[in-house]
Amino acid sequence: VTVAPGAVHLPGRLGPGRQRELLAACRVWSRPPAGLRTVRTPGGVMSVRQVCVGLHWYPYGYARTVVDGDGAPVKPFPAWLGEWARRTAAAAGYAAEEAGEAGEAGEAGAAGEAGKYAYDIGLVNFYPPGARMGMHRDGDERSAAPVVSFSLGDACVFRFGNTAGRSRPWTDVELRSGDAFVFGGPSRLAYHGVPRTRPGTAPAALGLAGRLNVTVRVSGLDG
Ligand code: MD5
Ligand code: FE
Repeated sequence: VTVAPGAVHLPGRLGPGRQRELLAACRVWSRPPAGLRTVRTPGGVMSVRQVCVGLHWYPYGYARTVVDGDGAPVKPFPAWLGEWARRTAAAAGYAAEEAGEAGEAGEAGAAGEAGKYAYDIGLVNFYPPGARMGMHRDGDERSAAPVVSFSLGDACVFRFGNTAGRSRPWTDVELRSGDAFVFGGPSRLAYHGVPRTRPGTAPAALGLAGRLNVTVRVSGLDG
């Protein structure tokens, strides 16, 4: 389902087995060292808790260690997660073979994987009941590759805005456990946020109280 040019919602992309796999990985990543942490931005404390693999996001960019937490090296980015992201991007119409021509010449090729998006960041957001994420855009990556998002647990209202600012027009989309969303092309730098989750709507079999979102990204930084 194309929500806006370049923004593609793929409901039910992950079946129950894949959801359990991804949740199990998130639980391992969430353990210290370099585990789940509270993010402090210049605007205050985020209600969402976060953990990264591959590279650590903090409000001033990406780092290899948890510079605003326990200082530990970030856990490695698993190859399987890059495969999931590439296949999902392809299902949304972003053919991996075009990566080298999509305005980031050399980066995918330099990784020895010519014609593939070189996904190297997994950013996990955990939303306890009541958590939200304000309207923002993600501009710390140095790559035009699409961002791939996977949702687990409670459903949420995802607000997809515009590139001009935090206000209307926007489109609200319900994201449920197992859904994927791909942000590429003209939607890559759009403002977006999560105004609310829907506590208690997670599939019972998953065993997750709250919502998890995993975004898979290409940093465009040297390996
Ligand atoms: C979430 N996460 O549900 C959302 C889903 C974040 C974040 O916003 O920054 O961790 S990912 C939405 C997203 C990511 C990158 C680009 C765009 C949307 N976009 O251009 O709209 O926790
Ligand atoms: Fe974002």
